[in-house]
Amino acid sequence: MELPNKEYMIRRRCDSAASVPQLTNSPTLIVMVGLPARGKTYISKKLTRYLNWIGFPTKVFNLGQYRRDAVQTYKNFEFFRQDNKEAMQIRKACASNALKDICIYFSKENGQVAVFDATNTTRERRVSIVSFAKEKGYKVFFVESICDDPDIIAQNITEVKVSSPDYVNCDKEEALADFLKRIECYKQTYVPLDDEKDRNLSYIKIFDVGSRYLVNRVQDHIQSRIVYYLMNIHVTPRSIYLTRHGESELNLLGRIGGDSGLSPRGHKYAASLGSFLKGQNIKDLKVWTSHMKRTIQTAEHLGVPYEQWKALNEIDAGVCEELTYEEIQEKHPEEFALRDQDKYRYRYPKGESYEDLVHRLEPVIMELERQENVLVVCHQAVMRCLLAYLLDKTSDELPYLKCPLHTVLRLTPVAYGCKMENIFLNVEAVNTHRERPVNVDVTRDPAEALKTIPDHF
Ligand SMILES: *[C@@H]1O[C@H](CO)[C@@H](O)[C@H](O)[C@H]1NC(C)=O
Ligand SMILES: *[C@@H]1O[C@H](CO)[C@@H](O)[C@H](O)[C@H]1NC(C)=O
Ligand SMILES: CC(=O)N[C@H]1CO[C@H](CO)[C@@H](O)[C@@H]1O
Repeated sequence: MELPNKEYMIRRRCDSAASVPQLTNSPTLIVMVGLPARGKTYISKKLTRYLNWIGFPTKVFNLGQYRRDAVQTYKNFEFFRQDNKEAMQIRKACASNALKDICIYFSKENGQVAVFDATNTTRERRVSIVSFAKEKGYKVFFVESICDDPDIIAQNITEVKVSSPDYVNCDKEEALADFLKRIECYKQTYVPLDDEKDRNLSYIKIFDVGSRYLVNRVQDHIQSRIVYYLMNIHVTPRSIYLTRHGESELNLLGRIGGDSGLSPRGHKYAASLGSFLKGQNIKDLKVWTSHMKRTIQTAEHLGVPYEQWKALNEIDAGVCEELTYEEIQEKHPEEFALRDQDKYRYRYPKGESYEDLVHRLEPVIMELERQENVLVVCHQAVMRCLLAYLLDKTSDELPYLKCPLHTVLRLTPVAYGCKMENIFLNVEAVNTHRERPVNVDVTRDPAEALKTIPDHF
């Protein structure tokens, strides 16, 4: 897992003009290119969510937001006319403020990747960004989205632009018309990345929502990850269903891990899950399980083909496998406290951490991106990791996400994120959620350590 490594972070001053050498781990500036309504913000946010999840601290710098902060009220497209000198000054100042903030993000806030989400589309502008980056020792990677299908553009505008802060209290038709004029303003100066003239730059060009790609001069590991990711995502509407296995024999006893089968209530849940899915009439639903008995037994009740992934196996609790929390406190009190101190990074002796799990689940996420409707029958820790990716949760929040038994989560992509519905299938189950106790000190007494453990037999 690539975390910001302080050792290589040589001091960079945001105001100095001296050139900084580019290192293997130099920060990366991703620059979006393309006309408005080509999915730049969508790609920026989605890519940022992915990079953060795999452990590269990443942040979006949206120029539109800087502009809205500078000019509180937007009147109309006239602002974006190339001959509007005053507005051009403002836009230039915004771009330079954004670059300053990016610099601060890299030098003071441990940022590793910044996504510059701007519409700036001229070659001069790109040259000036490249020279800014060169001066600071950043790597630059351009992501250009090209699309000339008027239907897709109109749909995009309706979906995300007419609800933008620029168009509050504005009629939808009017907003659409204004936005189309705004695009025309940009078209006058837009010069796409050029095979010949820009052949020294690193970039990916995405044509027509990913029907074709052109990749040029990938410089390093992170850029190849970005390219790989962008080539796997799609925008076809679909839903992802996440559930844990039915309640297991070990769940009933309050024991973590292991590989037990389902309890009678667990079987009942699996049957209910089968009827629920039938009722939903989901097109081409793919079902995935782990290699563990409890997820396979759950899928067996569904009466549909399913695929087993070892990568979906529950977190390996090492020496704590099959113990109750009381036994962990008794046998490994220090480990128990250390885990509470940093649940995301804590690794069970001879086992795994949540961080390891995220690493192991990356291929699952990539395949989830490629697929359409999928049901993942998994485990508590695994589901937390998948959910954190889908809902853009931080690594601090991740290990405490609520993933109760006998509940289906339906996640549907909307505009820039995911909508989540919680569907409890009305079969009772034990609670397995343990909140972080207040006292996480290794010297705490057992009663304090056990304060938040869920009930069990
Ligand atoms: C808008 O259109 C582009 C294609 O140019 C696409 O990649 C993008 O995802 C679309 N959707 C949104 C919400 O921007
Ligand atoms: C690309 O870089 C090479 C080597 O630095 C240089 O000679 C060439 O002029 C550059 N080409 C363009 C189109 O900038
Ligand atoms: C908003 C913004 O950054 N606009 C810039 C686009 O490129 C032209 C030409 O370099 C600049 O003059 C604008 O300021």
